[in-house]
Amino acid sequence: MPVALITGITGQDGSYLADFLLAKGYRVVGMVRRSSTLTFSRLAHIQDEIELVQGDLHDQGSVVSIIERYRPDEVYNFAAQSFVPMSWNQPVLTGDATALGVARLLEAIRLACPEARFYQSSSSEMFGKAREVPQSEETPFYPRTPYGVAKVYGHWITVNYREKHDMFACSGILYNHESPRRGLEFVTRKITRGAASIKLGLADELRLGNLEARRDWGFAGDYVRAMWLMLQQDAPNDYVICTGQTHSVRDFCQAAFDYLGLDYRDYVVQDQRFYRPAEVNLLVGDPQRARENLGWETEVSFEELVQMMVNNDLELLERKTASE
Ligand code: F7E
Repeated sequence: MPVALITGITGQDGSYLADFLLAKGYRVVGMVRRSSTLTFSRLAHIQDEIELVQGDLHDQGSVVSIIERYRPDEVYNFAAQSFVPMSWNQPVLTGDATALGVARLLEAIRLACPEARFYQSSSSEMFGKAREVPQSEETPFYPRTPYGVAKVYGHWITVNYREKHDMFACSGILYNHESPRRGLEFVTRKITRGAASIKLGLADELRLGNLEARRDWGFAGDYVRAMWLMLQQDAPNDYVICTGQTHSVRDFCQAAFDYLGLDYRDYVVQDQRFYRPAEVNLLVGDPQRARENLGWETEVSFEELVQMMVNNDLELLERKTASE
């Protein structure tokens, strides 16, 4: 039975990847930080099938002993401070976790189990003020936030360990990927939760920032498949993972409210509080390498994604109000 170690397993991608690897017959080990608040809701349905072990990317020793103990075949790194605006409030913490955390994990693998295959979650935020449209693996980076800067470090340290230490290390440059398990602070989930609340009479407006920002939004379940495929190849490489299509925040609002038979213009209020100091206006990727080398394609369309998320929020809110 192959062993996979997932850092950040309590997040959206960690939980989808755990589902995917369990179905493939892996032994799944998740590294979790001790926390005073419980954040295991995304893993409730598989809690008896996975193993959770306490460790922290801020603590090198804890990571080395986990790698020594489990000797994983594959390591997937999702641990990060991943909310972009927060990286302006806590740039040092973001750099410590999102940048140096990758180096600590790579060092632990090099020392304790160098044959393990490694996946790093890199981000389209590395392209920031994009040098070209669409972006590919060859597009130069121009990050515009402390988060993007930290991800650039994580990407390059992964490439350097591959080239210097001959490790099987891949960097997946992922564009925005969403799902019913997306955190409520990200714009897609904020919209689907807001629209469902309005539909059920639980709210009467939805306050958002810049409606003209455009993103390339895909389904997280499709994207974890690409990560696994990267680690099954003969040679490690870097891959842009995206749909190749963009929509604005406004388009997302329209699709979500339309689906509920509502006009978003009656409810969405633009609020300066949610604008960003340095906005990344247009990110759209070119997934050609992933298509050709990995045979990877998305299965869920933009409309299906929006509807899946709206349905889930309606159901959650209905259940919550019924139990109150
Ligand atoms: O913002 C605009 C906002 O927070 C998307 C992370 O997974 O993807 C994600 O980063 C856009 C931005 O995601 C609101 O200005 C408008 O232009 O959902 P988001 P993100 O910053 O693109 C990348 C690839 C990652 O790597 C990150 O970890 O939506 N926007 N109004 C808003 N955004 C938020 N959050 N809230 C608003 O009210």
